[in-house]
Amino acid sequence: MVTSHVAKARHLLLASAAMTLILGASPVLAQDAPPDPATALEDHGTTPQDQYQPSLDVLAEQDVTAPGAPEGVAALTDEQYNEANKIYFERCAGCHGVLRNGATGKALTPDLTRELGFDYLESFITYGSPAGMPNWGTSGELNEQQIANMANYLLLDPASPPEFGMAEMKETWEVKVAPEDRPTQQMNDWDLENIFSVTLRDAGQIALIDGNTYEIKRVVDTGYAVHISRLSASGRYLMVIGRDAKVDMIDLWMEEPDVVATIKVGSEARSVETSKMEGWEDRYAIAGTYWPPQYVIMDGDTLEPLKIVSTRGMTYDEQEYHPEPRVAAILASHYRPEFIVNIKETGKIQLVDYTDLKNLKITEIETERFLHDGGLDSTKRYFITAANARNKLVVIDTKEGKLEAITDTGGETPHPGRGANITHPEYGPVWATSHLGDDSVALIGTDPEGHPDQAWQIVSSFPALGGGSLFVKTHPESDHLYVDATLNPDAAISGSVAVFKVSEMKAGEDPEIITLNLAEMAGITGGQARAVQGEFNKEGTEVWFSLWNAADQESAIVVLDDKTLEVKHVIKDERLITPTGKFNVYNTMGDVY
Ligand code: DHE
Repeated sequence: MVTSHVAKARHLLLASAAMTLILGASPVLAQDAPPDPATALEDHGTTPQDQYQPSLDVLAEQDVTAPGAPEGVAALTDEQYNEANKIYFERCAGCHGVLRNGATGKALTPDLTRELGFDYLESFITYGSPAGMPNWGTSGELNEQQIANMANYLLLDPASPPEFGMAEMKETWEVKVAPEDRPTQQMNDWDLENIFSVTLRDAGQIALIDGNTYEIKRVVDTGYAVHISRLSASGRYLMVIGRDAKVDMIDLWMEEPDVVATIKVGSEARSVETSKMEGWEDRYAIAGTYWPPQYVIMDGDTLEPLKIVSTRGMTYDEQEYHPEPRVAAILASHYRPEFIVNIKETGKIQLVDYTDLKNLKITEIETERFLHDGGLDSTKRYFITAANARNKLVVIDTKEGKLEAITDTGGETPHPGRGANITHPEYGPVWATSHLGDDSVALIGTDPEGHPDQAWQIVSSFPALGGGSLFVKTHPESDHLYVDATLNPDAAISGSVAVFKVSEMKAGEDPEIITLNLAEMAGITGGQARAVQGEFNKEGTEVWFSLWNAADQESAIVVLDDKTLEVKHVIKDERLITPTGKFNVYNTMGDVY
C-alpha cells in the first residue's frame, strides 16, 4: 500500500546506491576514486544531511600535544596540530569518529592515510567526493594553508581525548540545594504544566515561558550549546543537557525555579531522560554521551552518579569492535522499569533495567546502525526510532522487550524527533517521520491489533515542503500534522512549515499542503530565520514554532492557533537568542506527541 511518491523516492535511492557502488564508497578511503575537480562542486555541494553532522565543539577546544612524526611525514608544531585538531573535531569527527576509526564516514587512521599520501589527502579535502565528503576547499570553507595542515594532521597519530569515569564525574558534581532544603510544595503561582522550557542554543541558557501569558518567567544558565530538556515523571524537575555534557536539574517548585544539582558526565553529550515507570517516578536520571561512549545512571534527586556503562563493543552485523559507539536518543519505558538506549554506531538498542543497579540487567537488541532519534506510538508501548543513515525505522516492543520490526522508510535520512501520532482515516493509528535528505513524510502503521495488515508498514508517503526537515508534530487534540524544513537552503522554505489536515487524508493520494511562511508572518526580515520544532501547549490548542536566526539577528517564537492556523502571538525579546527546541512540561513528562 505504498503511494507513487514512495516508489519515486525508492528509485532515487536505488540510483544513489548504484552511484555509490560504482564509485566504490566503502569504509576505507583507499577504495574511493580520486576526485575529479571538474565535477566536484556540481556533484557534491553540501546537502542538508551533510550539514547536520555532529560538531564536537567541546572536544575541539581541548589543548593537545602534537604526536611525533614517523619517517617521511612532516612534523607539526603543537600550535599547528591544535589548529588542525580543532577543525577535525568541529567538522570531521561527526562522520569519521573521534579516534578516526570511521562512522558514517570512512576510517582515517594513519595506516590508511599514509598509504594514500599527502597529495591525495590534500586534493580529497579540497574537492570532496560524491560519496558524501564535502568540498572543503572549493566551497571556500577552508583555505589552502588549513587544508595542507589537515592533510599533514591526518598522517599523524590521532589525538585521544580523555576518558570520564566516576572520579571525574564526582569532581564536577554539585548539589546546590540539598533535597531536605527544597520546598515540600510548589512555592510559586506558575501554571507549571503549561510552562515551556526553550533552548537558547548559543547563549547556553534555557528560557522558562508561561504557556498562558507568553511571558518569559525566567532565564537559567545551563551547559554550552544547550541541546534538550526533559521532565521528571512528576513534572517537578526539569533536566537540561548541554553539548558539553553538563546536566542541570532545575526545581520548578522553588519560588524562583533554579538549578538545584549539576554534573558533567563527559565531554560531548546529546541526551538525558528520567525514570517513568509507575513506582519509580523521579527515582533516576540517565544521560548518554558521544564522548566518552557511555551512559550514566544518576540519582533522581541529586544527580549523584551511580552507575556508568560503557557502550564500546561489537557492531551488531559484522561483529567487529567499535571503539566509540555514541549514545543517541534515550527514552524511559512506561511498561517496564527500563531505559531504552540507542547506541548509534553498533546498531544496538539496550533496555536497561534500573531496579537493581548492582546486578544490572541489560537486554541488548540487534537492530540497525546509525540509530538517532525517535519516540513512542500513541499507546506508548512501541518505540519507533530512525537508523537515519540507513533510511530505516526500527520498532521495539517495550512491553515484551524485543525487536518488533525494521522497515525502510522509502525516503532519505529519516529524522522524526519524537515523531507524530495521528489517526489516519483509512489506516488507523500511524506514526509520522519526515526526512533530511528529501521532501517526503512517511507514515508507518502502529496498530498491530486493529490494523494488522498495515502494522509496521509504510502505508503512505507524500511530499512536504522540501529536504532539510528535522521535526514533525501533532497533538491528540489536533487535526493537523506539522512538518518543518529547517535546514532547507532556500530561505522561503526554511522559514515555513507545511500543515496537513489529518481527517482529510486518503489512501493513495498526496494530501494537500498548507504552507505557512512563519518568518514572514512573524515579521522577521533580517538573516535567515529557520522555523524549527513545533511544540503544543498542554491543551493541544496552540502550536509554537521557533524562528531560529543567527545569534546577532532577531529570532522569535510564533504561536499559532491550531484550529485557524492564524498567528495568536509572536514572542520577541532580546533574551531570545537562537531559540530552538521547546519542551512543554505536560507533553514532555507524559510523552504526548
Ligand atoms: Fe539534536 C534531539 C543529536 C543537532 C535540536 N538530537 C536529539 C537527539 C539526538 C540529537 C541524539 C535525541 C535525544 C533524545 O531524545 O534523547 N542533534 C544531535 C546531533 O548529533 C546533531 C545532528 C549535531 C550536533 O552536533 O549536535 C544535532 N539538534 C541539533 C541542532 O542543530 C538542533 C536543530 C538545534 C539545537 O538546539 O541544537 C537540534 N535535537 C534538537 C531538539 C531535539 C533533539 C529540539 C529534541 C526533539 C524533541 O521533540 O524531543
